[in-house]
Amino acid sequence: MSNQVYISYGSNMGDLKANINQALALLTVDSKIQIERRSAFYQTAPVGPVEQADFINGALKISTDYTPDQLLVVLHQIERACRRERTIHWGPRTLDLDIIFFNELVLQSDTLVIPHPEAFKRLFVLVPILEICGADFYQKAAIEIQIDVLKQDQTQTIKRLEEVNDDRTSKSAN
Ligand code: PH2
Ligand code: MG
Ligand code: MG
Repeated sequence: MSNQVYISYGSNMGDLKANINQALALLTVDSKIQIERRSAFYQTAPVGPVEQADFINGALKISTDYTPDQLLVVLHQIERACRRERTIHWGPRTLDLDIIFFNELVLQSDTLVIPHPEAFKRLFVLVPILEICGADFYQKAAIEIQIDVLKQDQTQTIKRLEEVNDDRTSKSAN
C-alpha cells in the first residue's frame, strides 16, 4: 500500500483502553489499511482550555491505499463507532483519531490540514510519533527539536505507560 501515514489517537471518556483497542480492531479489519507500527500508551494531562480528565494518547504508523479525504471519512466512521459525540470543541471524547502526517504532503482544505496544525505544539502527539518513526522520516529532526522546546516549558505532562509489541496488532504475520 502506497501511502505512509502517522495517526495520533486519544481517549479520555469511558474505558480508555477499550475504546482505543476497538479503534485498532476496526483499523485492522480495513483491507485498505495496514498498521505498520504502534507506540506505547501515554497518559497525558489535558492540553487546552477545557478542564477534563487525563487522556491516553498514542500514535500509529499505517500504510494505506486511501487518499487523505477518504482516510478522514474512515477515521470519522471509526470515531462514531466508538461512540464519539461532537459536543464541546476540544472537550472530552471517547476517541479522537487525527491524521498528523501523510507522506510528505502539505495540504490545506476546508476539511483537512496536513501536517496537523497543532502537532508541533503537543508533546502527546510528538513523543509517540518519535517513538515509532524511522531514522529517515522527513520530520524526525524537527520533532526532536520541538520536543526539547516543549519539555523546557514544563507545562505538558506525559507519562509512558507500557511497551507495546507490534505483532499484537499487525494484520498478518505472513
Ligand atoms: N486533544 C485535544 C485537546 N487536548 N489533551 C491531551 N492530553 N490529549 C489529547 O488528545 C487532547 C488534549 C483536542 O484534540
Ligand atoms: Mg485532536
Ligand atoms: Mg480530531
